[in-house]
Amino acid sequence: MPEEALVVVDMQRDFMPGGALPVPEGDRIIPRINRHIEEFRTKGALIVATRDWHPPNHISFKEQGGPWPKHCVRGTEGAEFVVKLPEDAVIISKATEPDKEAYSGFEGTNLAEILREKGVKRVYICGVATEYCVKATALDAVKNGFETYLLRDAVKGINPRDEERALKELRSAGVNLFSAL
Ligand code: VGL
Ligand code: ZN
Repeated sequence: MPEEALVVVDMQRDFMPGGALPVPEGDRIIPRINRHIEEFRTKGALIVATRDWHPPNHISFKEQGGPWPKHCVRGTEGAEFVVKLPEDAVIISKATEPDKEAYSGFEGTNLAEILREKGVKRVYICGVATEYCVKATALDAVKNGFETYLLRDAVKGINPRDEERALKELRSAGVNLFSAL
């Protein structure tokens, strides 16, 4: 049973430069994440990838009065993964209901149950965006009782100041910042 899981958060085309809701330099962490996926896989860890998987009329879109441009509409090119995932990766789709926002991979999904069922104790998190979906996922991982690590070299934020603030918040919530470098 894998004691560890790598959780790759929202590494999707729309969050990369040129996409609908780009994270600046978000593409720079793609090779690092691909490397982490290989390393964790070699150790026998569970690989999880979350994805923003919105219906076309999602509440978070500006057209619906929300804060964001239309992004990661389920089944579109913009919602595709940009990292190399193994066949047996667990894919978690979130924010799939029109009237519910979900930044965290644990929100409205069965991620916690899957991790428990597989015997996972430690969760390593990477991906985008640090101050939104990565932060919310890491906080929920702690709340669900997992030993939680953030792969510092493999996350990217939308705004550097918000990202710094998010990292502080995560540290005080008990998330371990893990620098592989
Ligand atoms: C995200 C804004 C809207 C994220 C998702 O993945 O961080 N941010 N939807
Ligand atoms: Zn979204």
